Amino acid sequence: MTDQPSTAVSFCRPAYDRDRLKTRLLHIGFGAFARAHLAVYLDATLAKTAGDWGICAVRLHSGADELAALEKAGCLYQLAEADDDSATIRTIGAVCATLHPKTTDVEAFYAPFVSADLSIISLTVTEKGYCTDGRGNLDIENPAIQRDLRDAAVAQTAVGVIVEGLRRRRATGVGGLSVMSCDNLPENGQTTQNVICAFAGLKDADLAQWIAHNVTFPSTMVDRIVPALTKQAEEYIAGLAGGSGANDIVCEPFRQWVIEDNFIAGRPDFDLAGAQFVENVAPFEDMKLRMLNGSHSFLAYLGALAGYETVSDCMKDKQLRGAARALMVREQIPTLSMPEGTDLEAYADDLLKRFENTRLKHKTTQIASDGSQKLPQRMLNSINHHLRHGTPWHALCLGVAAWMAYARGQDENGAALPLADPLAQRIRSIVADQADGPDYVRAMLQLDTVFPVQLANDPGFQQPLITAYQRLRQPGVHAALADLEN
Ligand code: CS2
Repeated sequence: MTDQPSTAVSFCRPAYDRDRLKTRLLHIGFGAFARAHLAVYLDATLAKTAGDWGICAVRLHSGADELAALEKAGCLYQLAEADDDSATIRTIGAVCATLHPKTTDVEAFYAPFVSADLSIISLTVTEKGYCTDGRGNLDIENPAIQRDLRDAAVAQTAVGVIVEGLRRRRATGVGGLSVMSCDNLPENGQTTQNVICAFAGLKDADLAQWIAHNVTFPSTMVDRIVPALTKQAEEYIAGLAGGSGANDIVCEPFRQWVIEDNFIAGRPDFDLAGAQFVENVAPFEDMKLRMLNGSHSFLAYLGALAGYETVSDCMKDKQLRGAARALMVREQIPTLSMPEGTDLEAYADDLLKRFENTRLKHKTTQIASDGSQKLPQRMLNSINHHLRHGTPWHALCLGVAAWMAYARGQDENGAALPLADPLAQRIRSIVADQADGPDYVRAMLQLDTVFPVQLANDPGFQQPLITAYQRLRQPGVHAALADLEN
């Protein structure tokens, strides 16, 4: 048992009739986040209503082994909702089937898509999974999209798979459904609609028309901190629960879900499990993307450069913690328009408390991944706001500079930093070609899927960024953070 004796542990198992579950919700990208978010909301809903809403858990690339293990375990797995004082071990029962293209043939793979039971296709495929051009539209130059356009039957992108599924569904006449994104993108419903409709339009104009009339794309704001499972976390669950399985996961106790109520073929009563159905998700998305994800990325780049391994390590550094708070309170809050009564400063302080959770072992390098996909909605949109209004954006500036410094691949002590990003190849060649300094910053600004041309060429953006970048490189992270305090 690796747990501290002071942890209060409770257990929770599904008491509803799992034999009634059918695939009514098919989830593409059933990784750590979906296991700890969507499936938990459905599990908690089923605990209140019973019913037949089950999830078919789908992975498209990696994950075949995890899904096989899930099947073997009767589609049950354990979730530890943990902080430094307590843990709840939940056995989640909402999954009723699994599907992976590697372990099934094409016809069997698409069978659930054409079933009348299916009402929702949901997805967590990360920002890059939508194959956009950085402006929310389909990137038709993307090699994976090109390949799927050529051979739809063996589509490999989520976009290609969903369009092929919808094509088959239309042919059987069972009616439409809803496609619900659960990824951290602004207007994720609209983006999903854009890429699906554009892809379908390139294949078959009639299909695109059918989708326009028979498929809805609700937007959602999802929130729960669910780090990739580490060896330590695995031992932690095993210690508390007396064993662990391939799909077990540790996450924080907090969860939030705001959903646009726009479902054409029915939906579970997720509100009974604490979700909020609203007409317009956009303000909640912006709040979460800029406050939580924005400060996460800020901490990830600056923290990793300073040699911190996890977000909770960053929180122990008073300067870094203070800078993350300043980023949220002084520079993100002024960009937001929230429904009356929302206390954004309290939200910022709650976030800092959530980041302190030492159980999560949330690696700075994990959050640092895919920066080219994350920066626009987490920092650049806010910078644009400040440039328009003539208001200060020093911390945001440092955050963007820190992304550029991180991309050079070494922390302040000379230790290697991993670069995982769809633009990694281009970034590596910029790093190789440009000496560290202003020319490097200018060359990075030419990544036009990240920086819109107008912003990149704005001297009011470029110059402060170069100055912040140089302070960050010399004397370093803490001196640059100290500048923010003045
Ligand atoms: C994180 C998110 O990895 C990241 O980029 O910022 O996964 C974050 O933990 C979640 O959005 C929290 O809801």
